[in-house]
Amino acid sequence: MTTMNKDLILCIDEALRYELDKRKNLYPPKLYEAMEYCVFSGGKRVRPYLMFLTADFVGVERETVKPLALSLELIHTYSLIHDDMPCMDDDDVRRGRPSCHKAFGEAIALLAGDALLNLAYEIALDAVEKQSELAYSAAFLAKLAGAEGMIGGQAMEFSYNTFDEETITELYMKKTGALIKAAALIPSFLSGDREKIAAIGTYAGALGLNFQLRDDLLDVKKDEEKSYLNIMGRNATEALSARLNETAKNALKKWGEAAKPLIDFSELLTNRKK
Ligand code: GRG
Repeated sequence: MTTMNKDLILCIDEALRYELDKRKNLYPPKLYEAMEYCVFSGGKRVRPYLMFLTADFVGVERETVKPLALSLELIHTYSLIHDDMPCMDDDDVRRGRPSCHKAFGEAIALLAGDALLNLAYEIALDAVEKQSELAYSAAFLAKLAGAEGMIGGQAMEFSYNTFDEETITELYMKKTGALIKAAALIPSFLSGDREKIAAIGTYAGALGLNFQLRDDLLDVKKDEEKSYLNIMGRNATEALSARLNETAKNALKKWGEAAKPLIDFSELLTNRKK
């Protein structure tokens, strides 16, 4: 089975390192330490990775989307910090290490999340200033990360006591699916290729929901009540995951070899073990 390309992950790590390093002396040390602790703690870099694969597929330079790919990873990182806090999921461990608030205290963790979110848009706006065609994409990223997307999904989680299949699916498409959609659709918008935009939309919608179902099936939190797995059961979750993998792959198969990295990526995420 294919694996994620280590060199590409290294490029993402180095670019994130560059953005953080250059601000090191501008931030209060404790805040910086907490931000750095969370950005470099073994995340898989799925979202920027997907953005680069999609850029390759639609013929957009990786350099062009790089600032938004970094923004996306910083938004993802902030969401995990806030999600782990006692007022949300109350998790002591993230990626095998103490979660941010356990390592730095709640106030610094809250602010580190805020600061990463803000830094994401600083980087995006800086890119927009240099390349105005990125403006629509940056606004799209903000929308999908916001109350219509990831924040909205997270708010749904804390708004209802019980979920049915329809509402849990909507929650997943927002909480997890929105950032995956942003990753894949932004390069497609920049390409202006309508046929590919439609196909990538289908691909990313299926991939995002499937990504969260696989997260359920990996069973990080066995007692998680608000999950598709608990509501619908393991067989139905496995079946939907398999269907979504097929939907994602079918959406792109007419492009043959050119779509192979994205098709393999759906397969990889479906079979992931962490
Ligand atoms: C706090 C606004 C706000 C949102 C939180 C991200 C999130 C929404 C909640 C975290 C819990 C969770 C199950 C999120 C679903 C998204 C998801 C599967 C996150 C984990 O993503 P990976 O596997 O993580 O890409 P790594 O560690 O590899 O970066």
